[in-house]
Amino acid sequence: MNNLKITALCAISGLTSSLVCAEPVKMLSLDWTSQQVLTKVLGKLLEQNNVPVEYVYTDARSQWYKLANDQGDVQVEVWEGSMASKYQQLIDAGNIVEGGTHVATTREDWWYPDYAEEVCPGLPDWKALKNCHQVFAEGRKKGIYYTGPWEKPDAARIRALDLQFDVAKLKDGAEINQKIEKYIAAKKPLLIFNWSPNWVEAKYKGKFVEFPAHDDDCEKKASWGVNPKFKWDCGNPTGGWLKIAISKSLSEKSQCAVDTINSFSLDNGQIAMAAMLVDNQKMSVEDAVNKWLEENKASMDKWTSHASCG
Ligand code: TMO
Repeated sequence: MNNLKITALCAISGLTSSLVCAEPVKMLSLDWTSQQVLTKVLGKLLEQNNVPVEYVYTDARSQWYKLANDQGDVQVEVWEGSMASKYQQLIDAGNIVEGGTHVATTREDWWYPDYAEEVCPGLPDWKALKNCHQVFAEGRKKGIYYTGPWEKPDAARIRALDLQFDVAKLKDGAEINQKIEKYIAAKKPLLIFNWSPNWVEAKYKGKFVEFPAHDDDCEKKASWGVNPKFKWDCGNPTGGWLKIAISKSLSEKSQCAVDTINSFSLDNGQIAMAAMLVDNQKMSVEDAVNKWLEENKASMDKWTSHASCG
């Protein structure tokens, strides 16, 4: 019986005559730093249990296709504010599987450094933006809201709330970070996509804009909210979830991997630390992974000791 199982999972390599077993678990590495660090942390935990891993570098948009089509097995940070609808679609269709929910609560939304309140009084209430888009216009007619490559219907929200803003899309988390550093150093007003847990809150004073509170119906029914003609007249969730997505085939590849992932539930401090080490302390991702693991030694057993990992 055991032998049968081994022939199914392993093959003799013609070149080296060695036994080649188990396909690697494909870890998706995306475009913001806490995700990149924690992907490699989890990869190291799996390797400690002799589960082979491979890193697949991709963007947030492509993660769904990869997870659903055997090109990716794990995405360690699925954020409610920017990813809930695609995630839920694929879960409902049975194309991906939930790998667990982190303890952390999250928020992703329009954010500004504190001093913007001096030139746009009334913030963080979103209605203040109706009267001061020029402050964020940088010489143009409309205000500029900077965002990242994570899908949000900002144009729809701007229309539904009747704001005079254009959306400028930046390439990744690194470009967002540069923008924040540069504008704050020059004390320039800035409205930009930000998230929590992240490194920014530890380094700079700032706030999220308070849009009308999020409601599922806001995304589905035009009649809901301050504008009866349009959907999206609300903000993102404020106590959002953070989940791990896994592929359907991962449990066949490695139950040990599934159990490790299920036990890898992180809190806000642990997510923020992953971002801080790279974005604030300017470590390489590799160094940050080692430092993070050292700081979280106490949880190592919980993450790596599973019957299936024998
Ligand atoms: C997906 N993100 C944490 C960058 O908002």
